[in-house]
Amino acid sequence: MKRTLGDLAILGGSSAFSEKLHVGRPNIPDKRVLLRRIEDVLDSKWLTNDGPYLQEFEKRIAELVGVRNCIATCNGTVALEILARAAGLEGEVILPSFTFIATSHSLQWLGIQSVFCDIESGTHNLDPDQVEDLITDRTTAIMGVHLWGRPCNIARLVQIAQQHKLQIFFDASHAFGCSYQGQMIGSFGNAEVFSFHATKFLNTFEGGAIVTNDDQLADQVRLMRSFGFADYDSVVSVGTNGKMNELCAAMGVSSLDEMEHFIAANQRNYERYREALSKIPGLSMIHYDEKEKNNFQYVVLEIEEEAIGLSRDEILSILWKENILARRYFYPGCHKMEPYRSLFPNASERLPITERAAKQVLCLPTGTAIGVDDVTKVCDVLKYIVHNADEIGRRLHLTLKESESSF
Ligand code: T4K
Repeated sequence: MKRTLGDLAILGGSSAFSEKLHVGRPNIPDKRVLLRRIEDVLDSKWLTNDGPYLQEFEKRIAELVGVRNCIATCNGTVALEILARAAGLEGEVILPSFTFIATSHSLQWLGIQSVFCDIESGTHNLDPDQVEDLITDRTTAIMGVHLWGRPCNIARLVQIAQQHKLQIFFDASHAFGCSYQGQMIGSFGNAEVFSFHATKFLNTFEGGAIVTNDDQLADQVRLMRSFGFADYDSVVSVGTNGKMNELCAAMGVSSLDEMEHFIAANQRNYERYREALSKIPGLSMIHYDEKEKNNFQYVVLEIEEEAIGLSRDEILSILWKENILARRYFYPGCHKMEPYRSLFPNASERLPITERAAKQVLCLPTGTAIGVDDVTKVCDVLKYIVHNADEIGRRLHLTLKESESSF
């Protein structure tokens, strides 16, 4: 059936989807297997504190990534905080502003100053040239973020860190299961951090992990994750409670069993989106390097307002009315959120690519909850919006004016 302007929900029609389509609907492993494991936990009466599921989860992650140490935590944010503390970070740390706020907050929480660096437009990852320019005698580390699961320019960043005698860490919250030059993410720098939050392609309800080949750092992280306890009565360090409990670890182990299936669903959706949206002027989709391992968990569009005639935010509003709950991660950039906005009011000046990405990025629904037919329908709606942008824009502005004048 041919769609007309009046069919758009924002112009009075009914929504393309009767139920909301989310970005980040959790991937759920086989419920019977998970419930059996939960029963195990309850029967064993070992609910947390280095239980058997936690040990299995950590062992499997370390093997998969190819590192000697994996320390699982209650979430990715606490993992970042513990890591920064265990590594003795202080002064300034260079990181991107175009990331989830937790990357920066985990440092600020410890009184470490975030120095926001711009990203490269093609990759949305740290621009190594600017990193070099931002190093001062207060800099203690570089914190790269493998945004959308696509690796930073690790070789260059590691070289810069070595040259300036800095530590280097990666927030790999998006990049579990991905590789860089054939080597698994998680094995680079001094240490890397994963998030296993419900919205990540592999989840433990809430959870995170620190992975590293530095045994001394790993020992310190392990101590700090559990109040600094070295033994029953012996506290040898300051610490916090960053432990992952057994229910989360059981979810993690069950999810690892099905990891390939989750990735396959993401890849199928990604390829369908790519095929359907590849030739639309003004819309470009970020690509994953086919030579590497990818988890394909984010489908990310960049919307060029000048080419389309509608802004990313106008398109977002139209999609939401259709029950397509696309997201504008990581708008507006950490530097425009508190406390950083007040602390660094001039940060925008050196972050033009960040600001452009924050205006253009739109993430679309994917994961095992989204079928190929859903993807096709989302693409049809998007194509209709782009092809009729001028007329939709006129009608939207008219509707807006009418509603303003009725007040
Ligand atoms: N570093 C980076 C680069 C990160 O991206 C993150 C987290 C971290 C560090 C910190 O890691 P954690 O401490 O979170 O482990 C999400 C997540 O809360 C957050 O983990 C994630 N990054 C960030 C990118 O996205 P939202 O704003 O998407 O959450 P929310 O509640 O809007 O959920 C998204 C959609 O998913 C909703 O429309 C509904 C659906 N949903 C959500 C949950 C939680 C469900 O269907 N079921 C659920 O249980 O933040």
